[in-house]
Formats: sequence, structure tokens, C-alpha cells
Amino acid sequence: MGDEANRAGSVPLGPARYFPAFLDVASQRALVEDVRSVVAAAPFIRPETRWGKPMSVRMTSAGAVGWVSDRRGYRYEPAHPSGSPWPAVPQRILDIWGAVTANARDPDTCLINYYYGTARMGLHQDKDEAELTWPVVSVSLGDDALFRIGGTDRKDKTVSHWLTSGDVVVLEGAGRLAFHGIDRVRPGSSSLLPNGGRINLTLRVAG
Ligand code: MD3
Ligand code: FE
Repeated sequence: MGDEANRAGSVPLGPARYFPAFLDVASQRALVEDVRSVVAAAPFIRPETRWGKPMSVRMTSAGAVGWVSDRRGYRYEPAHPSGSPWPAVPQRILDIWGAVTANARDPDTCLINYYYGTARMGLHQDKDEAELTWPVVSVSLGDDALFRIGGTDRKDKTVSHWLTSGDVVVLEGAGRLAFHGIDRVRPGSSSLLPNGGRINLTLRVAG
């Protein structure tokens, strides 16, 4: 897996494969329109942790299932908390997965994270999916974000990198269970989103 994508221009970022400036501005704008149509059907919410504390990142999803968190814990659900099914993953987003993975199957969920102001995401592993062997693909849109990634032990050394709009990161193999997070976003660093902030699209096979 990955040889074709490496030929298309990825560099290592810790255990991740990083595609700087993978998307041109026209593609980024088209993706923002796709996000708008998803959000019209499945509005952003501010999930609560299982301890009842609201997260600083707003979230919604597209796909057969979507990631939710509340006092019952973290899990994938077939519907938005409103009861409506999640909208389909837009084709342009699926095309990115097709371009940077071996594409053995499509992702069944796209998490849409919205960071505004001081929103951040603490160091964590992604392991709510049924099979942890499929890649995870992340697309950054809008303001720059300070991304941190380490190893499979929380205490492992981490590397930090500012992700910018249009960047794509792929996690697979040993990197799939790496600890990672977003320390902060730099307000006003991009004009892509009229109201500022950062959107991250995360494509996964949830199972
Ligand atoms: C490393 N999101 O939603 S994307 C998340 O920018 C999440 O919103 C961050 O971490 C964001 O869970 C980081 C980059 C990313 C995505 C998945 C990974 C890095 C990853 C899975 C394993 C290791
Ligand atoms: Fe994550």
C-alpha cells in the first residue's frame, strides 16, 4: 500500500505520510461548499465527553455512520443526534481518499471538525473503529493548526508541525495508532473561511 501515493509527493511527518499543499485553492473552495451542504443537513454540535464536559471542537459527520460522544461514551452512530441519517460523503472527499490510499475500499465515515478561537484537541489515539488496519486520511481547510504526533505510547517523543489549508495527512500501518492532537489554531492565518477558523475532514473506515 502507498507506493503510488508516495510517488505523488508525500514526505514523512513522524509516523504519518504528509502531502503538503495537496489541494489547490479552487479544490479547497469546492470542499468548503461540500461541507456547507453536509452541515445544512447535519448541523455542527459540541459533543460532551463521557464526564459531561463540552469539547472545544464542533463536530458533525457524513457517511453511513458518524462519530458521536456524550455521557454514554464515544461511538459511531447511524444518525445525527437529531435523528436524521448522516448525509453521504461528498464525492470530491472520497476522491482524495482514492488518490492517497491503496483504495481497497471506501471510507464509511467523514468526521468534520470545526476549530474556532481557542479550540484544541488533546493528545489521543483513534481506536473507536472496528478494524484498526484501514488508513485514516485527514484534510485541513482554513486557518493553520499546530499538529502534534508521537508513537503508540503516550509518553513517546512527539513532533510538531503547522498544518495549512490544503494539506493532507495519511495514517496507516504502525502510525494508525499513534498519539496525536491539535495544540492550537492560528486565528486569521487563512482567508478560506469567511468567518475564520479551521475545518478538518477525517476519513475513516469505522466498520
Ligand atoms: C494520527 N483530528 O478527529 S487530523 C480526530 O486536525 C483528530 O482535527 C485532528 O485527531 C484534527 O480524531 C487531527 C490528523 C490525524 C487524523 C487521524 C489520525 C492524525 C492521526 C489517526 C492516527 C494517528
Ligand atoms: Fe484523532
